[in-house]
Amino acid sequence: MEGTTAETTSGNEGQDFSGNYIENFQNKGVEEFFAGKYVSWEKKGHAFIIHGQHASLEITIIDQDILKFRHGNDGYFEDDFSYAIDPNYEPPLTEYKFEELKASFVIKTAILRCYVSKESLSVKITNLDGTVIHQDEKGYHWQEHKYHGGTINICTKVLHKGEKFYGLGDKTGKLNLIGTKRQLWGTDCYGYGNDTDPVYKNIPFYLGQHSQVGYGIFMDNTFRSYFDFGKERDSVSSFWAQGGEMRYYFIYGPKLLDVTRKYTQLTGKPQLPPKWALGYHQSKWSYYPESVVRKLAEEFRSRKIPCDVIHLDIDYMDGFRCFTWDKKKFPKPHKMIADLKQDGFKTIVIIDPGIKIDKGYKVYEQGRKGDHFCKRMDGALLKASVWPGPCHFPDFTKKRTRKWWGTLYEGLVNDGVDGVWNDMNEPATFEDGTFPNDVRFDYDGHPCSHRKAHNVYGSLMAQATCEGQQRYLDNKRAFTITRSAYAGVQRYASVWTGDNSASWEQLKLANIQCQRLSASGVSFAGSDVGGFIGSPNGELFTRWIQMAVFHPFFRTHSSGDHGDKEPWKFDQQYVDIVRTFIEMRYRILPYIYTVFWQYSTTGLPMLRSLHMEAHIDPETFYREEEFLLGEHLLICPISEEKATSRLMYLPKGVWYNYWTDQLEEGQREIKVDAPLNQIPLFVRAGSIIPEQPVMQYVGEFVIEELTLNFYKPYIDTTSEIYEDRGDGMEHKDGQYLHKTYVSQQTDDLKWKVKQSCEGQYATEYSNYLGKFHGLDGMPSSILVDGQELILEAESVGQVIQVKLPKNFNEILIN
Ligand code: MIG
Repeated sequence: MEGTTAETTSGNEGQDFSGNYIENFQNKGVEEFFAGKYVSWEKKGHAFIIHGQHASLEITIIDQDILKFRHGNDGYFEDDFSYAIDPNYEPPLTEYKFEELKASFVIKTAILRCYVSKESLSVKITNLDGTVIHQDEKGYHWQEHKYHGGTINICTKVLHKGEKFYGLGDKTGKLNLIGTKRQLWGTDCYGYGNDTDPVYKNIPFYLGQHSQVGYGIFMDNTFRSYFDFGKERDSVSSFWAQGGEMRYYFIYGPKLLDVTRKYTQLTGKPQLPPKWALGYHQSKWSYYPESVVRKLAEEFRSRKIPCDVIHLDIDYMDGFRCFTWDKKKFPKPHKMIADLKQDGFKTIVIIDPGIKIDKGYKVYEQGRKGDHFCKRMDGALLKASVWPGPCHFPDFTKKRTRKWWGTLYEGLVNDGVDGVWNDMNEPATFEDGTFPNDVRFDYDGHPCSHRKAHNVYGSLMAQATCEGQQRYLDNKRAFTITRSAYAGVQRYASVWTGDNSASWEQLKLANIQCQRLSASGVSFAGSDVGGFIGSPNGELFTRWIQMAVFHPFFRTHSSGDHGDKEPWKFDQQYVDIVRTFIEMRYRILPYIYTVFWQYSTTGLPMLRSLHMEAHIDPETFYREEEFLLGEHLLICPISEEKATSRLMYLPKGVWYNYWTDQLEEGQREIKVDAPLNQIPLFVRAGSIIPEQPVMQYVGEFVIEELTLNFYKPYIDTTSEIYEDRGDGMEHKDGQYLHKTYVSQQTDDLKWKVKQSCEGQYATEYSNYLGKFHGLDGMPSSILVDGQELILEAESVGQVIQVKLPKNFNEILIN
């Protein structure tokens, strides 16, 4: 075979098969092999296969703006099996053309042109304007590693001037990944910092933007993988994995927001969670015994700090045996959970993958009998230690084993447990960090080693957990949290960012990680509020709570070794502010629930970094703190000690300061007041933000009136509200309400709001309280479907309030 030898530089030639990894590939003196010249082509379904002398390239047209690439060395393609792609994803029927040009082939869709050179099979993708979006540099090539025992397949791409890179899951460091190399190999990284890499999750999807166009690359490969964004060579971005064929998807935006949306459709949208899961969660390692848990619940209620969920960490178990209770600490779990439920608390318990090797322990015995545990290459059972001591570990890549794992939840669900928290599923072990590489997996009928299964282990555990709960929950909705994950995890679980620490730097990092996860299809994410390790002072805790109110998963958690982190453990001035902000979470819950519904139906991310919102405004490219929750709320956390104001950037548009109703023109940086009891928060002009009364937990009482905050528009602005029972499955049979509002300024400068409604759910409230923001005093008329309501309106501060019928079609304000 013909090969090209790259320049030799000193370097790492690679190491053994047993797990040590090969870090650097580009220009490291390793021989590189290329596809060679074009030989022939064929069509298969919606794919074109172009055969080169030494490798073949298969390009599948998934959609007008999504192309899938596979490279098969020596014309050999592996079984095209994926855990990431949503089995329910149906590629839309698209029109395309395949043409032969002089020096290349071109695939044309309504949006893209993809050229494949006959000389080298290298690829170039443009849009219809001819803007090159994505182009091979050296192009696809591979290396054979004699020590490693395998082939490493690599893509190198031209890095455009000023190109920016985002996404890639829960990575640390700056939001823009430019100039860094990242590794995906899920790792239990206790106390991680800004430079730690890899971390817990493995989401091989990134977004790139240059020349005002955005695109995404999803390398669907579960081996240890690498992404280099101009670190080794500043004119090149590249990605490769330690095994598996090169398979990746190219997704065109041009808006980054749409790249994430399309990626999420491909890898799956989540189900709606139970509404309470969007409330406030309190956790600690660990709350026990029962009396402590009961006391905790009482404290929340007597101090009137809203809370929906209490988490039980590993100490609730009997000697860390999964699916058991320590009956000394929790003599009557069923009764305790039922009593908590009476008081509005849901209980979540942790479950780890390690099953204690212990004769007579039911789960161990079943696992042995059912052949569910992972084995070493030569047939012995894998043994490794975690909390319970020496353990075996289920092979979650085996369908039968996932099913068995699901059945184990029957007991917990019958005990009343409402949700499950999966930890240690990188998988983590005490001896070597993770499993040895020779461990075998079923991989749903594609037997493989740990090298291939590692990065997907956590996701499959979460899937088994979620499906198991659902089986026993009847008509209720399952809720799962996982620490490790592969692409597509959002179909089954929410995530948290693991063992962070109590510092201002980490508050910032938590915000970046949550935005990044959102961009990577995983919106249902949160951090351990206040930091898992260490003790935040009252100010840091307060600022973290203020930020986390706007993150989709909202949980305080703490290692327990470093002081207490219940809201009332801080000085009274902080307790009062923290309470107000947790209350705020509950007030805006109808908005957050709607944003979740939008995510779950369209794939649009819940958190949107500023550069996603305003992707062509260069001012937003390096901003990493400001973010939007949904389309209409803009937040900028306070991440500096003793700050009482901060600078932030308002993207294009007109914005209302939430606290003062002051109007601000966007596309400029402003200084915002931020005394300890305020977080910079802006509302998009024209939006309609629903608010419910403060409650101590979701469903505490019947809501009689829903507040609608109308912010005066400058351009036509659409808002939505989605409602259903908040749990159960009836929404799938039409028991929901989806309201759409269009707010506009009419030609004669009146303000008109139209409401339309779809669905059959009967809301509990009987009317709205309309609050009109941005009016200059009392208007002369408020006509609701022709009826004049001005006499009933009152002004409260600068806001004009009036009761509105819930079924109005049109409001006209003059
Ligand atoms: O080895 O279950 O990230 O949230 O409290 C530590 C105990 C295991 C790590 C998790 C953390 C949890 C802790 N776990």
